[in-house]
Amino acid sequence: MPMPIIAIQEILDGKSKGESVTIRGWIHRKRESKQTIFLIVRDASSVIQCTVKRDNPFWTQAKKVTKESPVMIKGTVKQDKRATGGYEIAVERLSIIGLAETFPITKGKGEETEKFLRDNRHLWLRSRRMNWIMRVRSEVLRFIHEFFRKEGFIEVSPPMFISSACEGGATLFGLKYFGKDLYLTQSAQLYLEALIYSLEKVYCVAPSFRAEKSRTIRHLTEYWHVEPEWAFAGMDDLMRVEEDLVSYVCQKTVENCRREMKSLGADTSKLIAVKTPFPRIKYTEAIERLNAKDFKIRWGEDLGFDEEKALAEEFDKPFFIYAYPRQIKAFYCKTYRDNPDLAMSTDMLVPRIGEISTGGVREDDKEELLKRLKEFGLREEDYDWYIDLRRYGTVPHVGFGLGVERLLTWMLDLENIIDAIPFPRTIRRFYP
Ligand code: AMO
Repeated sequence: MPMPIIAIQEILDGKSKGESVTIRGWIHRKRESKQTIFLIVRDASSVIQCTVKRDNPFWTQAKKVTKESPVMIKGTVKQDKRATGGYEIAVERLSIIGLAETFPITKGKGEETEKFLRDNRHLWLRSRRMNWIMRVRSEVLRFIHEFFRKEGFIEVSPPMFISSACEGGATLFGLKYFGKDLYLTQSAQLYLEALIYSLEKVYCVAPSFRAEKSRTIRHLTEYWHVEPEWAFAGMDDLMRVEEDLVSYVCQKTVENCRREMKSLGADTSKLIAVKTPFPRIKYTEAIERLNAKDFKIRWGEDLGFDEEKALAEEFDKPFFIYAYPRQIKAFYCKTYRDNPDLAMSTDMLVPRIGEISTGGVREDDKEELLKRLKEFGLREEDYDWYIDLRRYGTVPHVGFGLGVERLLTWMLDLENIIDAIPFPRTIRRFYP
């Protein structure tokens, strides 16, 4: 009977000391001396050193096998302090599943240029670093879903083709749809608003598209957007759910991804410290703080990346800025009834990255919404279905949008958002 295939990580966890095992994976690296060939084999879970001595009948196979060739190896597990991971396999059988051609990536990050690795992203995804990041990403998504389910939100699936803008025309991607002009969605928000009248509390995790010309460490043109929307709620409920979500995801990810985070050199203590409540400051206070730091920003102007980073330096954890001037927030934002110059809108900021989420109370009054549309120069007929939501059973409601990649970039201390997604799309990068 063939031996069951074992995951490399199980061996490194010390579960098979002295035992005979079979592993399956790819040649990650290969080193040779006169007497021994060291095959560093990689599977989805980890890497392990496999040794083949000169008198081994599989010596010729080991000589022939190339980097990235898929292999199956049977051997005995030995504890060896010198091997990375503390264990190695003394090879007793080596079968080459397929011989790989000369692999173009020979060194790795730090030794090959960033551009080269980005052009070869389809191959660079095999690196340990990308493997760790993608594992953490998967867990972060799991905990996001877990959180919303736990809180009674229903997952829904919004459309990607849309007929009118949610977040303004400047970052809309247009496309021809059977001869008609349509767009790729920037946010599911307006559709989620329609769904709350049926399900009350909804959320989605879906791609959003932004024709974003900014070339910063935090902008993608395609990113994954976590968007909840719920009825019968106000500003306070909104900020509470946002901070509960971020804190839950941070705690759970540290608990479940210790190995990956350590390998990536991420600061786990920073995430453990993410406890609620998060500090909350008003936009007006943010402007005062910036002016005290010699920023020449006037009340009413939007905060840019530099301003956000400067403010975030004052906090060592996520925090909220709220009560923004109405003119710098979207048409759907409700204004404070006792101060109509201010929108009930809030951004969550983190150190180094700045904004990771935006949310707010939605204008639920039909007449006010019509005024806002006019103010923003938007055509009423383009939003007729959205106005219907205020005609038939309108209720106070809130929602927010959180960028998965921005959250990950901050959590893992990544230098650039492009490493937070397997195939990044930016103004200049759409290959592979
Ligand atoms: P906003 O446009 O601020 O708000 O987007 C919400 C969140 O999405 C992420 N994000 C991005 N991530 C990567 N690359 C980009 N180019 C990019 N643009 C935005 C950020 C941001 O905070 N509907 C509203 C939110 C709401 O009020 O519910 C919206 O989309 O993390």
